[in-house]
Amino acid sequence: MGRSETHYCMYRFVLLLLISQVLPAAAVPPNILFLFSDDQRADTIAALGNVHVRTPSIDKLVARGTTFTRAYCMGSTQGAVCVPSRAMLMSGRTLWRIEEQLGRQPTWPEAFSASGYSTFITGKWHNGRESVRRIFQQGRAIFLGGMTDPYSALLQDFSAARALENKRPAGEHCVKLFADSAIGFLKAQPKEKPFLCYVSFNAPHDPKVAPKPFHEHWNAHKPPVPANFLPVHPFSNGEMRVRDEKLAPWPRTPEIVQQHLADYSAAIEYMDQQIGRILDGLKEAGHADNTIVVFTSDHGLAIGSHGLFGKQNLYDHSMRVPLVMAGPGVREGMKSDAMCYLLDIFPTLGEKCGIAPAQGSEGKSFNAVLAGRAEGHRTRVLTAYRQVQRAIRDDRWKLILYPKINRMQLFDLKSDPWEMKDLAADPARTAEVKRLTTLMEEEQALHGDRCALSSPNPEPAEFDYQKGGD
Ligand SMILES: [Ca+2]
Repeated sequence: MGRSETHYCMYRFVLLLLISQVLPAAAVPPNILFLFSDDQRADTIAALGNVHVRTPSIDKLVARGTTFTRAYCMGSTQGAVCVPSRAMLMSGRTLWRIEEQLGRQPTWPEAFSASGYSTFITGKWHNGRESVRRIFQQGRAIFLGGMTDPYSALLQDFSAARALENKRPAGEHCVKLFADSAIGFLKAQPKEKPFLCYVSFNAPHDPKVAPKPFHEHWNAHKPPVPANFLPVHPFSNGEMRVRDEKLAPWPRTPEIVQQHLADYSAAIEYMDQQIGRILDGLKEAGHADNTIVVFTSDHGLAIGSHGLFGKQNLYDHSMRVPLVMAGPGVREGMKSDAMCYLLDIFPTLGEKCGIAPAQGSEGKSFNAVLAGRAEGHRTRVLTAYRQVQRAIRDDRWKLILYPKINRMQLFDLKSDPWEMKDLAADPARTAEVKRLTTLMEEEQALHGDRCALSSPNPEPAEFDYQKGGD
Protein backbone atom coordinates (compact mmCIF):
# COMPACT_ATOMS: atom_id res chain seq x y z
CA MET A 1 0.00 0.00 0.00
CA GLY A 2 1.49 3.31 -1.08
CA ARG A 3 1.78 6.31 1.18
CA SER A 4 -1.08 8.20 -0.47
CA GLU A 5 -3.34 5.10 -0.26
CA THR A 6 -2.58 4.79 3.45
CA HIS A 7 -3.47 8.42 3.89
CA TYR A 8 -6.66 7.93 1.93
CA CYS A 9 -7.68 4.94 4.09
CA MET A 10 -7.00 6.85 7.28
CA TYR A 11 -8.91 9.82 5.93
CA ARG A 12 -11.87 7.61 5.13
CA PHE A 13 -11.72 5.95 8.53
CA VAL A 14 -11.67 9.30 10.35
CA LEU A 15 -14.50 10.59 8.16
CA LEU A 16 -16.70 7.55 8.85
CA LEU A 17 -15.92 7.84 12.55
CA LEU A 18 -16.99 11.48 12.49
CA ILE A 19 -20.18 10.72 10.60
CA SER A 20 -21.09 7.93 13.03
CA GLN A 21 -20.60 10.33 15.95
CA VAL A 22 -22.54 13.20 14.45
CA LEU A 23 -25.43 11.35 12.85
CA PRO A 24 -27.26 8.97 15.15
CA ALA A 25 -28.87 5.89 13.64
CA ALA A 26 -32.38 6.63 12.36
CA ALA A 27 -34.62 6.61 15.45
CA VAL A 28 -36.97 3.65 15.70
CA PRO A 29 -40.54 4.92 16.22
CA PRO A 30 -42.16 3.92 19.52
CA ASN A 31 -43.65 0.48 20.03
CA ILE A 32 -47.27 0.12 21.12
CA LEU A 33 -48.45 -2.21 23.85
CA PHE A 34 -52.26 -2.09 23.81
CA LEU A 35 -53.94 -3.64 26.88
CA PHE A 36 -57.67 -3.97 26.33
CA SER A 37 -60.12 -5.26 28.94
CA ASP A 38 -63.69 -6.40 28.40
CA ASP A 39 -66.73 -4.80 30.10
CA GLN A 40 -64.70 -2.81 32.62
CA ARG A 41 -66.28 0.26 34.17
CA ALA A 42 -64.20 3.43 34.25
CA ASP A 43 -64.53 3.64 38.04
CA THR A 44 -62.75 0.36 38.78
CA ILE A 45 -59.19 1.60 39.21
CA ALA A 46 -57.83 1.90 42.75
CA ALA A 47 -55.56 4.86 41.90
CA LEU A 48 -58.65 6.78 40.76
CA GLY A 49 -60.33 6.39 44.13
CA ASN A 50 -62.08 3.02 44.18
CA VAL A 51 -61.18 1.31 47.47
CA HIS A 52 -63.15 -1.83 46.57
CA VAL A 53 -60.72 -3.08 43.96
CA ARG A 54 -56.96 -3.66 43.91
CA THR A 55 -55.13 -2.67 40.72
CA PRO A 56 -51.46 -2.07 41.57
CA SER A 57 -50.24 -2.57 37.97
CA ILE A 58 -52.76 -0.17 36.41
CA ASP A 59 -52.09 2.23 39.29
CA LYS A 60 -48.42 2.34 38.27
CA LEU A 61 -49.44 3.23 34.73
CA VAL A 62 -51.67 5.98 36.11
CA ALA A 63 -48.69 7.34 38.06
CA ARG A 64 -46.39 7.43 35.06
CA GLY A 65 -48.89 8.42 32.41
CA THR A 66 -51.98 10.42 31.49
CA THR A 67 -55.43 9.21 32.56
CA PHE A 68 -58.57 10.28 30.72
CA THR A 69 -61.61 10.56 32.96
CA ARG A 70 -64.11 11.26 30.17
CA ALA A 71 -63.37 8.63 27.51
CA TYR A 72 -66.36 6.95 25.86
CA CYS A 73 -67.48 4.08 23.70
CA MET A 74 -69.78 5.59 21.06
CA GLY A 75 -72.40 2.90 21.56
CA SER A 76 -73.88 -0.03 19.73
CA THR A 77 -76.30 -1.06 17.03
CA GLN A 78 -76.88 -4.42 18.75
CA GLY A 79 -76.93 -6.16 22.15
CA ALA A 80 -73.31 -7.37 21.89
CA VAL A 81 -71.82 -3.92 22.46
CA CYS A 82 -68.33 -5.47 22.28
CA VAL A 83 -68.61 -6.01 18.54
CA PRO A 84 -69.19 -2.46 17.22
CA SER A 85 -66.99 -1.02 19.97
CA ARG A 86 -64.04 -3.07 18.76
CA ALA A 87 -64.81 -2.40 15.11
CA MET A 88 -64.77 1.36 15.88
CA LEU A 89 -61.48 1.01 17.75
CA MET A 90 -59.81 -0.92 14.93
CA SER A 91 -61.09 1.16 12.01
CA GLY A 92 -61.24 4.59 13.66
CA ARG A 93 -64.73 4.92 12.14
CA THR A 94 -67.89 6.07 13.87
CA LEU A 95 -70.80 3.78 14.74
CA TRP A 96 -72.81 4.18 11.53
CA ARG A 97 -69.84 3.69 9.20
CA ILE A 98 -68.31 0.50 10.52
CA GLU A 99 -68.49 -2.95 9.09
CA GLU A 100 -68.88 -5.07 12.21
CA GLN A 101 -66.97 -8.08 10.91
CA LEU A 102 -64.25 -5.86 9.42
CA GLY A 103 -64.36 -8.07 6.33
CA ARG A 104 -63.01 -5.48 3.89
CA GLN A 105 -62.71 -2.43 6.08
CA PRO A 106 -59.21 -0.94 6.38
CA THR A 107 -57.92 -0.90 9.95
CA TRP A 108 -55.20 0.79 11.98
CA PRO A 109 -53.13 -2.33 12.74
CA GLU A 110 -52.84 -2.79 8.95
CA ALA A 111 -51.69 0.83 8.66
CA PHE A 112 -49.01 0.14 11.29
CA SER A 113 -48.07 -2.97 9.40
CA ALA A 114 -47.70 -1.02 6.16
CA SER A 115 -45.32 1.39 7.94
CA GLY A 116 -42.94 -1.36 8.98
CA TYR A 117 -44.39 -2.43 12.32
CA SER A 118 -44.60 -6.04 13.45
CA THR A 119 -48.20 -6.55 14.57
CA PHE A 120 -49.46 -9.16 17.01
CA ILE A 121 -52.74 -10.11 18.66
CA THR A 122 -53.62 -12.33 21.56
CA GLY A 123 -56.97 -12.68 23.35
CA LYS A 124 -60.50 -11.76 22.41
CA TRP A 125 -61.23 -10.67 18.84
CA HIS A 126 -65.01 -10.79 18.16
CA ASN A 127 -64.96 -9.20 14.67
CA GLY A 128 -65.10 -12.12 12.28
CA ARG A 129 -63.23 -15.33 11.85
CA GLU A 130 -61.32 -14.31 8.73
CA SER A 131 -60.55 -10.63 9.30
CA VAL A 132 -58.18 -11.22 12.20
CA ARG A 133 -55.69 -13.00 9.93
CA ARG A 134 -55.70 -10.10 7.50
CA ILE A 135 -55.43 -7.39 10.14
CA PHE A 136 -52.56 -8.80 12.23
CA GLN A 137 -49.33 -10.36 10.99
CA GLN A 138 -48.99 -12.66 13.96
CA GLY A 139 -51.33 -14.01 16.59
CA ARG A 140 -51.49 -16.55 19.32
CA ALA A 141 -54.29 -17.77 21.59
CA ILE A 142 -57.09 -15.88 19.89
CA PHE A 143 -60.61 -16.08 21.26
CA LEU A 144 -63.00 -15.25 18.46
CA GLY A 145 -65.74 -14.14 20.84
CA GLY A 146 -69.23 -15.19 21.71
CA MET A 147 -70.06 -16.84 24.96
CA THR A 148 -68.38 -20.17 24.40
CA ASP A 149 -65.47 -21.17 26.57
CA PRO A 150 -62.48 -19.65 24.77
CA TYR A 151 -60.63 -22.92 25.16
CA SER A 152 -63.18 -24.80 23.16
CA ALA A 153 -63.96 -21.94 20.75
CA LEU A 154 -60.63 -21.39 19.10
CA LEU A 155 -57.02 -21.05 19.90
CA GLN A 156 -54.82 -20.54 16.95
CA ASP A 157 -51.24 -19.90 16.26
CA PHE A 158 -50.84 -17.84 13.11
CA SER A 159 -47.25 -18.74 12.46
CA ALA A 160 -47.87 -22.46 12.74
CA ALA A 161 -51.30 -22.08 11.10
CA ARG A 162 -52.74 -24.76 13.31
CA ALA A 163 -55.11 -25.01 16.23
CA LEU A 164 -53.36 -25.12 19.56
CA GLU A 165 -53.96 -28.04 21.81
CA ASN A 166 -57.48 -27.72 23.03
CA LYS A 167 -56.68 -28.36 26.65
CA ARG A 168 -56.65 -26.09 29.65
CA PRO A 169 -53.83 -26.65 32.14
CA ALA A 170 -55.36 -27.38 35.56
CA GLY A 171 -56.44 -24.19 37.31
CA GLU A 172 -55.19 -21.92 34.53
CA HIS A 173 -57.28 -19.04 33.24
CA CYS A 174 -57.35 -17.56 29.76
CA VAL A 175 -56.11 -14.19 30.96
CA LYS A 176 -52.89 -15.89 32.02
CA LEU A 177 -52.63 -17.65 28.68
CA PHE A 178 -53.07 -14.33 26.88
CA ALA A 179 -50.42 -12.73 29.12
CA ASP A 180 -48.02 -15.62 28.43
CA SER A 181 -48.57 -15.20 24.69
CA ALA A 182 -47.93 -11.45 24.90
CA ILE A 183 -44.76 -11.90 26.95
CA GLY A 184 -43.49 -14.48 24.46
CA PHE A 185 -44.03 -12.01 21.61
CA LEU A 186 -42.43 -9.06 23.46
CA LYS A 187 -39.32 -11.03 24.33
CA ALA A 188 -38.81 -12.11 20.73
CA GLN A 189 -38.84 -8.57 19.28
CA PRO A 190 -35.63 -6.92 18.11
CA LYS A 191 -34.90 -3.31 19.07
CA GLU A 192 -34.53 -2.22 15.42
CA LYS A 193 -38.08 -2.97 14.31
CA PRO A 194 -41.09 -1.36 16.02
CA PHE A 195 -44.08 -3.45 17.08
CA LEU A 196 -47.77 -3.17 17.90
CA CYS A 197 -48.75 -5.76 20.51
CA TYR A 198 -52.52 -5.94 21.06
CA VAL A 199 -53.59 -7.86 24.16
CA SER A 200 -57.34 -8.22 24.49
CA PHE A 201 -58.46 -9.82 27.74
CA ASN A 202 -61.88 -11.45 28.08
CA ALA A 203 -62.01 -10.12 31.68
CA PRO A 204 -63.79 -8.86 33.70
CA HIS A 205 -66.69 -9.92 31.40
CA ASP A 206 -69.06 -12.43 33.01
CA PRO A 207 -68.78 -15.15 34.21
CA LYS A 208 -66.28 -12.94 36.15
CA VAL A 209 -63.90 -15.71 37.13
CA ALA A 210 -60.48 -15.65 38.77
CA PRO A 211 -58.40 -18.14 40.75
CA LYS A 212 -59.88 -19.04 44.12
CA PRO A 213 -57.81 -16.79 46.43
CA PHE A 214 -59.05 -13.69 44.59
CA HIS A 215 -62.67 -14.74 45.11
CA GLU A 216 -62.01 -15.65 48.73
CA HIS A 217 -60.65 -12.19 49.43
CA TRP A 218 -63.52 -10.33 47.78
CA ASN A 219 -66.19 -12.62 49.19
CA ALA A 220 -64.88 -11.63 52.60
CA HIS A 221 -64.78 -7.93 51.61
CA LYS A 222 -67.82 -7.44 49.42
CA PRO A 223 -68.03 -3.98 47.84
CA PRO A 224 -71.09 -1.92 48.80
CA VAL A 225 -73.85 -1.31 46.25
CA PRO A 226 -73.18 1.73 44.05
CA ALA A 227 -74.65 5.11 45.02
CA ASN A 228 -77.10 4.87 42.11
CA PHE A 229 -78.28 1.35 42.94
CA LEU A 230 -81.99 0.70 42.26
CA PRO A 231 -83.96 -2.55 42.51
CA VAL A 232 -85.65 -1.90 39.13
CA HIS A 233 -85.06 0.59 36.33
CA PRO A 234 -87.85 3.20 36.58
CA PHE A 235 -89.11 2.61 33.02
CA SER A 236 -88.56 0.41 29.99
CA ASN A 237 -85.43 1.62 28.19
CA GLY A 238 -86.20 -0.58 25.19
CA GLU A 239 -83.78 -3.35 26.17
CA MET A 240 -84.86 -4.70 29.53
CA ARG A 241 -84.66 -8.40 28.72
CA VAL A 242 -81.35 -8.67 26.87
CA ARG A 243 -78.91 -11.35 28.10
CA ASP A 244 -76.98 -9.10 30.49
CA GLU A 245 -80.18 -8.03 32.21
CA LYS A 246 -80.94 -11.70 32.87
CA LEU A 247 -77.77 -12.21 34.90
CA ALA A 248 -79.76 -11.34 38.03
CA PRO A 249 -83.47 -11.51 38.87
CA TRP A 250 -85.78 -8.52 39.40
CA PRO A 251 -86.04 -6.77 41.71
CA ARG A 252 -82.24 -6.56 42.14
CA THR A 253 -81.23 -7.06 45.74
CA PRO A 254 -78.17 -5.55 47.45
CA GLU A 255 -76.94 -9.09 48.18
CA ILE A 256 -76.88 -10.21 44.57
CA VAL A 257 -75.36 -6.92 43.37
CA GLN A 258 -72.66 -7.17 46.01
CA GLN A 259 -71.88 -10.75 44.98
CA HIS A 260 -71.50 -9.68 41.33
CA LEU A 261 -69.30 -6.76 42.39
CA ALA A 262 -67.13 -9.07 44.49
CA ASP A 263 -66.65 -11.38 41.50
CA TYR A 264 -65.98 -8.35 39.29
CA SER A 265 -63.27 -7.08 41.65
CA ALA A 266 -61.71 -10.56 41.77
CA ALA A 267 -61.61 -10.77 37.96
CA ILE A 268 -60.17 -7.24 37.66
CA GLU A 269 -57.52 -7.92 40.29
CA TYR A 270 -56.42 -11.12 38.60
CA MET A 271 -56.24 -9.40 35.21
CA ASP A 272 -54.25 -6.57 36.81
CA GLN A 273 -51.78 -9.13 38.10
CA GLN A 274 -51.35 -10.48 34.56
CA ILE A 275 -50.92 -6.93 33.26
CA GLY A 276 -48.12 -6.59 35.83
CA ARG A 277 -46.45 -9.69 34.37
CA ILE A 278 -46.70 -8.27 30.84
CA LEU A 279 -45.21 -4.93 31.91
CA ASP A 280 -42.37 -6.78 33.67
CA GLY A 281 -41.83 -8.78 30.47
CA LEU A 282 -41.70 -5.55 28.46
CA LYS A 283 -39.02 -4.22 30.80
CA GLU A 284 -36.99 -7.43 30.80
CA ALA A 285 -37.07 -7.42 27.01
CA GLY A 286 -35.53 -3.93 27.07
CA HIS A 287 -38.49 -2.26 25.33
CA ALA A 288 -39.99 -0.28 28.22
CA ASP A 289 -38.35 3.05 27.34
CA ASN A 290 -39.51 3.06 23.74
CA THR A 291 -43.04 1.71 24.20
CA ILE A 292 -46.31 3.57 24.58
CA VAL A 293 -48.59 1.53 26.83
CA VAL A 294 -52.36 1.95 26.47
CA PHE A 295 -54.85 0.53 28.92
CA THR A 296 -58.57 0.78 28.19
CA SER A 297 -61.78 -1.25 27.89
CA ASP A 298 -64.45 -1.73 25.21
CA HIS A 299 -67.28 -0.21 27.35
CA GLY A 300 -68.55 -0.26 30.94
CA LEU A 301 -71.29 -2.17 32.77
CA ALA A 302 -74.21 -1.46 35.14
CA ILE A 303 -74.05 -4.19 37.85
CA GLY A 304 -76.95 -2.79 39.85
CA SER A 305 -76.60 0.89 38.93
CA HIS A 306 -80.02 2.27 37.91
CA GLY A 307 -81.50 -1.20 38.43
CA LEU A 308 -79.62 -2.47 35.38
CA PHE A 309 -76.92 -5.11 34.96
CA GLY A 310 -75.59 -4.75 31.42
CA LYS A 311 -73.98 -2.38 28.98
CA GLN A 312 -77.10 -1.90 26.84
CA ASN A 313 -77.80 1.59 28.13
CA LEU A 314 -76.23 5.04 27.87
CA TYR A 315 -75.57 5.92 31.49
CA ASP A 316 -71.94 6.78 32.18
CA HIS A 317 -71.36 3.51 34.04
CA SER A 318 -71.99 1.65 30.80
CA MET A 319 -70.49 3.90 28.09
CA ARG A 320 -67.58 5.56 29.87
CA VAL A 321 -64.32 3.59 29.77
CA PRO A 322 -61.07 3.65 31.69
CA LEU A 323 -58.22 5.08 29.58
CA VAL A 324 -54.59 5.39 30.64
CA MET A 325 -51.62 6.01 28.36
CA ALA A 326 -47.96 6.08 29.36
CA GLY A 327 -44.60 6.19 27.61
CA PRO A 328 -42.48 8.48 25.44
CA GLY A 329 -44.15 11.80 24.68
CA VAL A 330 -46.91 11.30 27.24
CA ARG A 331 -47.18 13.59 30.26
CA GLU A 332 -46.58 11.82 33.55
CA GLY A 333 -49.01 11.71 36.45
CA MET A 334 -51.65 13.73 34.59
CA LYS A 335 -55.41 13.43 34.81
CA SER A 336 -57.23 14.87 31.85
CA ASP A 337 -60.94 15.59 31.60
CA ALA A 338 -60.64 16.06 27.83
CA MET A 339 -63.57 14.20 26.22
CA CYS A 340 -62.71 11.54 23.68
CA TYR A 341 -63.93 8.34 22.06
CA LEU A 342 -62.21 4.98 21.93
CA LEU A 343 -62.05 5.50 18.19
CA ASP A 344 -59.71 8.47 18.76
CA ILE A 345 -57.00 6.28 20.30
CA PHE A 346 -55.45 4.77 17.17
CA PRO A 347 -55.45 8.11 15.30
CA THR A 348 -53.53 9.48 18.31
CA LEU A 349 -51.05 6.61 18.26
CA GLY A 350 -50.76 6.94 14.50
CA GLU A 351 -49.80 10.59 14.82
CA LYS A 352 -47.25 9.74 17.51
CA CYS A 353 -45.68 7.03 15.39
CA GLY A 354 -45.85 8.79 12.01
CA ILE A 355 -48.33 6.33 10.49
CA ALA A 356 -50.53 7.24 7.52
CA PRO A 357 -54.15 6.81 8.73
CA ALA A 358 -56.27 3.80 7.89
CA GLN A 359 -58.53 4.67 4.97
CA GLY A 360 -61.86 6.02 6.22
CA SER A 361 -60.65 6.63 9.77
CA GLU A 362 -62.67 9.49 11.31
CA GLY A 363 -61.22 9.56 14.83
CA LYS A 364 -59.38 12.68 15.97
CA SER A 365 -55.92 12.53 17.48
CA PHE A 366 -55.67 13.85 21.05
CA ASN A 367 -51.89 13.83 20.91
CA ALA A 368 -51.84 17.52 21.83
CA VAL A 369 -53.45 16.65 25.17
CA LEU A 370 -50.95 13.84 25.81
CA ALA A 371 -48.06 16.15 25.05
CA GLY A 372 -49.44 18.98 27.19
CA ARG A 373 -50.11 21.39 24.32
CA ALA A 374 -53.92 21.36 24.78
CA GLU A 375 -56.38 20.82 27.62
CA GLY A 376 -59.56 19.91 25.76
CA HIS A 377 -60.37 17.61 22.86
CA ARG A 378 -64.01 17.04 21.87
CA THR A 379 -66.66 19.48 23.08
CA ARG A 380 -69.57 17.01 22.89
CA VAL A 381 -70.00 13.26 22.88
CA LEU A 382 -72.89 11.46 21.20
CA THR A 383 -73.68 7.93 22.34
CA ALA A 384 -76.29 5.58 20.91
CA TYR A 385 -77.91 2.25 21.60
CA ARG A 386 -79.82 0.56 18.76
CA GLN A 387 -82.84 2.66 17.77
CA VAL A 388 -84.04 2.90 21.37
CA GLN A 389 -81.63 5.29 23.11
CA ARG A 390 -79.62 8.39 22.19
CA ALA A 391 -77.54 10.57 24.50
CA ILE A 392 -75.39 13.64 24.22
CA ARG A 393 -73.10 15.22 26.76
CA ASP A 394 -71.11 18.40 26.81
CA ASP A 395 -68.81 19.71 29.49
CA ARG A 396 -71.56 19.80 32.10
CA TRP A 397 -74.89 18.42 30.87
CA LYS A 398 -76.15 15.08 29.60
CA LEU A 399 -79.41 14.45 27.81
CA ILE A 400 -80.66 10.91 27.23
CA LEU A 401 -83.59 10.37 24.85
CA TYR A 402 -85.69 7.21 24.56
CA PRO A 403 -87.33 7.74 21.15
CA LYS A 404 -89.68 4.74 21.26
CA ILE A 405 -91.41 5.91 24.43
CA ASN A 406 -90.89 9.69 24.04
CA ARG A 407 -89.08 9.96 27.31
CA MET A 408 -86.02 11.98 28.26
CA GLN A 409 -83.60 12.44 31.14
CA LEU A 410 -81.41 15.46 31.85
CA PHE A 411 -78.48 15.22 34.25
CA ASP A 412 -76.12 17.86 35.56
CA LEU A 413 -72.95 15.77 35.53
CA LYS A 414 -71.06 18.45 37.42
CA SER A 415 -73.20 18.16 40.56
CA ASP A 416 -74.64 14.71 39.82
CA PRO A 417 -72.00 12.40 38.29
CA TRP A 418 -74.03 9.32 39.30
CA GLU A 419 -76.93 10.49 37.11
CA MET A 420 -79.50 10.21 39.88
CA LYS A 421 -81.42 13.47 39.64
CA ASP A 422 -83.39 13.77 36.41
CA LEU A 423 -83.97 17.46 35.67
CA ALA A 424 -85.81 17.02 32.35
CA ALA A 425 -89.15 18.13 33.78
CA ASP A 426 -87.69 21.17 35.54
CA PRO A 427 -89.06 24.28 33.74
CA ALA A 428 -85.84 26.09 34.62
CA ARG A 429 -83.97 23.63 32.37
CA THR A 430 -86.11 23.84 29.23
CA ALA A 431 -83.40 25.82 27.46
CA GLU A 432 -80.77 23.17 28.24
CA VAL A 433 -82.99 20.43 26.85
CA LYS A 434 -83.55 22.43 23.67
CA ARG A 435 -79.88 23.29 23.25
CA LEU A 436 -78.76 19.68 23.81
CA THR A 437 -81.41 18.32 21.44
CA THR A 438 -80.03 20.60 18.73
CA LEU A 439 -76.47 19.43 19.50
CA MET A 440 -77.67 15.84 19.24
CA GLU A 441 -79.29 16.48 15.86
CA GLU A 442 -76.10 18.11 14.60
CA GLU A 443 -74.03 15.14 15.69
CA GLN A 444 -76.53 12.71 14.15
CA ALA A 445 -76.28 14.53 10.82
CA LEU A 446 -72.49 14.53 11.04
CA HIS A 447 -72.28 10.79 11.65
CA GLY A 448 -75.11 9.62 9.42
CA ASP A 449 -77.42 8.52 12.23
CA ARG A 450 -80.99 8.62 10.94
CA CYS A 451 -82.75 7.56 14.14
CA ALA A 452 -85.88 9.65 14.79
CA LEU A 453 -85.72 11.21 18.23
CA SER A 454 -89.40 10.75 18.99
CA SER A 455 -92.22 8.47 17.97
CA PRO A 456 -95.74 9.37 16.71
CA ASN A 457 -97.05 6.15 18.32
CA PRO A 458 -95.01 5.70 21.46
CA GLU A 459 -94.77 2.30 23.12
CA PRO A 460 -95.75 1.90 26.78
CA ALA A 461 -93.00 3.16 29.06
CA GLU A 462 -93.82 0.99 32.05
CA PHE A 463 -91.63 -1.99 32.70
CA ASP A 464 -93.43 -4.87 34.40
CA TYR A 465 -90.67 -7.24 35.43
CA GLN A 466 -93.18 -9.82 36.64
CA LYS A 467 -94.47 -10.22 33.14
CA GLY A 468 -92.64 -12.75 31.00
CA GLY A 469 -91.21 -12.29 27.54
CA ASP A 470 -87.79 -11.76 26.10
CA1 LIG B 1 -67.33 -6.10 26.13
